[in-house]
Amino acid sequence: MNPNRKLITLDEFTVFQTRQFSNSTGELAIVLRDIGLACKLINKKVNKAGLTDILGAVGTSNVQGEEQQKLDVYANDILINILRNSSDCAGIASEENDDFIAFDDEMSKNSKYVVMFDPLDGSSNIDVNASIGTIFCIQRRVSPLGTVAIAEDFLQKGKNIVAAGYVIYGSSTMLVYATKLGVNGFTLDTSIGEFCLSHREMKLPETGKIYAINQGNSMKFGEKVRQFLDYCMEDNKEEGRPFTHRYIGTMVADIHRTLIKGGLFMYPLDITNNKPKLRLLYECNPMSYVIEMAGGKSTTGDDESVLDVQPTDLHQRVPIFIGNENLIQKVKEYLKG
Ligand code: P6P
Repeated sequence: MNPNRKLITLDEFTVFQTRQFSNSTGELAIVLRDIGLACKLINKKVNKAGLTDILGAVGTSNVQGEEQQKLDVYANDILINILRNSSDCAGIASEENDDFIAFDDEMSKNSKYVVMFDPLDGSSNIDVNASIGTIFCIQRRVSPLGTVAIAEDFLQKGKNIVAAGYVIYGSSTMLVYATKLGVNGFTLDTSIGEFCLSHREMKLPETGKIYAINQGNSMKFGEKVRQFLDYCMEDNKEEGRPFTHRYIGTMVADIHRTLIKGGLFMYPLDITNNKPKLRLLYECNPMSYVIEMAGGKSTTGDDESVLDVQPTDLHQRVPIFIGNENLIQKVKEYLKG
């Protein structure tokens, strides 16, 4: 591939990039292509949500007990069907499904990857036309080829991730994905139906002044988090002007901004019920992988990186603090204080 060419599509880039892996077979590029195709189809519905009967709830709840929006169900079905028919996916786990789905056709059983996803992150923002997203995570299965995928294929630490990323359906539609070779962003050109390379080798800025948290829940996050928020709001002598608070309520959008502008996104433990909110396998791990491959850090609040947490359940939740390394260190000081 000539790196000086102006237009580089996602499919072309993934083939070129994955060829750099020593044991490359082209299968990862195919899984990424299939995820890109699914998200282009989801994008079509998202963009017309106000015009077709796709807004609103379907009257059912998912395994999280969350009311399912019609777009949630549509996005989930699209991703499952495209990956079921992929030549290189052995199975999926989704926020919307109680259990994982192991594809049992011969081609799928001989595929080496499994995919986990939140098909439509930020559903509560659908009806108000705010940014929403799709989050995906690709792991190499641990079970033998030729057999159906098993739970252990999904219950792997984030540090084993092969590729992970997200699509943000915002003012433009962008797909961002990370591998150990780096993080790259692709903007959807609907006139040709292609995700085109627009943000090469993405890195967090050295630091940032934007903190993102649902401030309305701060009474539930405990005294130490509140002390850190006070630090963010006071005039920080050593760091210049006070921080800015931004919170969209879609993890993909809040963390995409963090990747571009720097800063810190937090969803701490709710100490009133000892429950974290965000899911490990298909929200925190993939977003942490992207941010850490882009030079940032992600922690559960103690000394553990999110990517080192050993999953025990498909829908396990963890607290998360993610963003610039210096800000992660600062928040850790307060949490230990
Ligand atoms: P809250 C969206 O429902 C989501 O899972 C994440 O995308 C987002 O960061 C978080 O929940 C928002 O939660 O409690 O602030 O509305």
